[in-house]
Amino acid sequence: MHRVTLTQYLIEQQRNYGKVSPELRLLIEIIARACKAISHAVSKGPLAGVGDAVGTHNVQGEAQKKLDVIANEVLVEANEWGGHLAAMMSEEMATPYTIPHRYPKGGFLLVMDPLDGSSNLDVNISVGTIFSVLRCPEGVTEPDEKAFLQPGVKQVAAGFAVYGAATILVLTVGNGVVGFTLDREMGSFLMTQERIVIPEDTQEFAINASNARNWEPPVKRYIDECLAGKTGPRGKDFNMRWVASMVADVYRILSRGGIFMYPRDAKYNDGRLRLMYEANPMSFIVEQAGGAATNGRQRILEIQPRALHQRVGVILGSKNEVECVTRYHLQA
Ligand code: AFP
Repeated sequence: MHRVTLTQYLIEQQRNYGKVSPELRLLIEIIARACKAISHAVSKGPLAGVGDAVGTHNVQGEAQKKLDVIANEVLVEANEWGGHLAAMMSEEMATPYTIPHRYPKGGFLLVMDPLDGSSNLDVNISVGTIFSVLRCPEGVTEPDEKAFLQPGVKQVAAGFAVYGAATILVLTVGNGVVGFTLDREMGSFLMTQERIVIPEDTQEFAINASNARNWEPPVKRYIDECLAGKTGPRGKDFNMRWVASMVADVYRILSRGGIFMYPRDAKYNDGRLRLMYEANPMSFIVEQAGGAATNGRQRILEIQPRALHQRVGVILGSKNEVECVTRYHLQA
């Protein structure tokens, strides 16, 4: 059976829709290749001590795992020489990485969470890589933090890889959402989901329920109604999932619907998840798949970032459910 490869998809987006320039195509293909290398490293597990702490902490103060550092290095080394980037930033770097002068600069900014869900590495639960692509502002030759502080609506592409039983790559270039599966023998990403659409309704919610005592009233109201099931105002039973790897939770929602919630609360005043390299790329993908994404009160993609590593509340997934939770916040 002929399957469309990632390269063929990108060429078609370039030729038929003008959505992908040759520079952007090169960037996405290089990221995909880096994800293959990270997938290979993840699959070694305890044999390579991928989940071992390395004794350092990232800018968030989180203990870095060996694979956090490796994944960041793989992505930086893969992307610094190609001439398609002006700079890049990631969860693992306090400040932006500017392209060394020995290499040409390009027109894009790359924003990454090199290894999302790394606290799951030592228990063999799926982790992933999240990326977001912005344009470097006109006339900016030495991009600093300010150049990156663009709202999510400015993204030209976003995607994530899930390193699970299969390695899946989900991508949007602003023309819908597609899914590819890594064929390890061929070393190619082959299209396995031609046009991902999130069902507008769902009976499955994802939230870390151990934070319940810290939730704001609208969140408590929504979750209580889900828990009341058939006997409550929703008139239907709900199921719950929480992988604690955003890439795995979001991929499930893209595949069968659902609502993912990491709202701001009394413990995480600004929210737990990072705007630039978790919430924005995932929100772009979810909206392109017909879903919705807010912080409870505002569309995430319209939030004007104030700082590279700023956090935000995240409620995303099936449109009607996200709108219900957002309505509860606005009524509160
Ligand atoms: P780590 O990368 O530190 O494991 O955090 C993963 C994450 O950013 C996101 O992928 C999960 O949805 C969320 O945090 C899990 O948070 P809890 O550990 O509080 O459930």
